[in-house]
Amino acid sequence: MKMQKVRMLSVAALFAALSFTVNTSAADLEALPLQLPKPSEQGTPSDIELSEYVEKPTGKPRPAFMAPKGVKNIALGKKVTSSDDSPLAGTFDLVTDGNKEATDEFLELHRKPQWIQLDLEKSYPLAAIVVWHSFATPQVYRDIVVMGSDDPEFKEGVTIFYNNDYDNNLKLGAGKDLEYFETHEGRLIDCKGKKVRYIRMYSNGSTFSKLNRYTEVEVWAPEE
Ligand SMILES: [Ca+2]
Ligand SMILES: [Ca+2]
Repeated sequence: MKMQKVRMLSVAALFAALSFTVNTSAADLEALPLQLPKPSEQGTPSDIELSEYVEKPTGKPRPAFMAPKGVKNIALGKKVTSSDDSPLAGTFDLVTDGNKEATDEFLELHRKPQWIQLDLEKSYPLAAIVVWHSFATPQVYRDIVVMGSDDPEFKEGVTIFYNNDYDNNLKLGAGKDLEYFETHEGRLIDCKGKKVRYIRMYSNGSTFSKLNRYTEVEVWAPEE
């Protein structure tokens, strides 16, 4: 009886070892090596009413995001275009110039829904997108929709990575993701390895301003 139990245990151990070998991805992951800008000194305001659609700030750092080993920010220096041909302030290159402090210059687009689009020059299996709109002043942006495609017109093969337009203002379909406070951590969006060349991101002003500001966008993927 005792022998049988020991054998059963060792079989269980063998299965555990096998399943670990099959699931090799766990061993090939590491914490995304994000370099965060300094926090804004203004923190989170108490005078913005939190609806059920706004994520409650935890006051704690975001848990590490596990990504394939060796991923890089492939958006750095890549071309940015927009629905707004004549930004109110800044230039499109500011979105991918690597500068993301609260005090750094940002791209500022006109009011109403606007989008920016990144061309990664070829398809990459994306681990994550991180976006910093404007976090110098505490605010919640409206209608954040982030999508990817190999079609620059976004008519075919579109994957929605994030959508917090819960009341469908953009008419792209109502989203289930939460609105959130902009902070120095930016918003990290899990892309689950989906391979795309173009990324389009919408916004529709914030609780602070009707304008649409983009400080930086990072796109993390293996370089291949
Ligand atoms: Ca920048
Ligand atoms: Ca909305």
